[in-house]
Amino acid sequence: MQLNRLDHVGIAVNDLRTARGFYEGVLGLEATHEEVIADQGVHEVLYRLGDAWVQLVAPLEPDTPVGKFLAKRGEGMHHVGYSVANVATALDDLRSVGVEVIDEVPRIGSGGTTIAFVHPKGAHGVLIELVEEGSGHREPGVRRARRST
Ligand code: V0V
Ligand code: CO
Repeated sequence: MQLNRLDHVGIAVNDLRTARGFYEGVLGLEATHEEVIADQGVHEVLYRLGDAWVQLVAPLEPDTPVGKFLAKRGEGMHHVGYSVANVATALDDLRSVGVEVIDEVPRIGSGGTTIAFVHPKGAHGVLIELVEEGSGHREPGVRRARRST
């Protein structure tokens, strides 16, 4: 198992417009990508910061991972995304040592990236997202809102 770098920090917000007001208006970040990811029940905005991104996620419905998180805990840090060379291999590595994964097989995330989630229970209370290096449209300049199916 090897993590390459921190890919993104996911922040759960109630209202994307209000949160953008803070992240853009106050912190001065510039949105580099916006997408509705129906599969995950989120509307996201990404801000690039060096080698990594800040990801704001607002729920599309209350009965979604982020919607339930907000109801239970309120706004805040929702997950940490780490870059790995191969998500399927990383899932195998984790399972082989008994770590509970949420996704048995990789799925498609923001910008067409290949991702998988690891349960917070086995990760000291932090929801972990594995992001396959080089997957999807995360290079500077390619920032089209996409809808994944
Ligand atoms: C729930 N728990 C968390 C948590 N969400 N702990 C830390 N961080 C979180 N984000 C805790 C919760 O407090 C409970 O602890 C326990 O886990 C079970 O929670 P629950 O409310 O019953 O919720 P579940 O079990 O229905 O769902 C929890 C999981 C779910 C983590 C399994 O949220 C999930 O499948 N998440 C993965 C998908 C996701 O989060 N997508 C949105 C981001 P106690 O009370 O029992 O101690 S999408 C994204 O980032 C994309 C697409 C991308 O970057 O490309
Ligand atoms: Co994420």
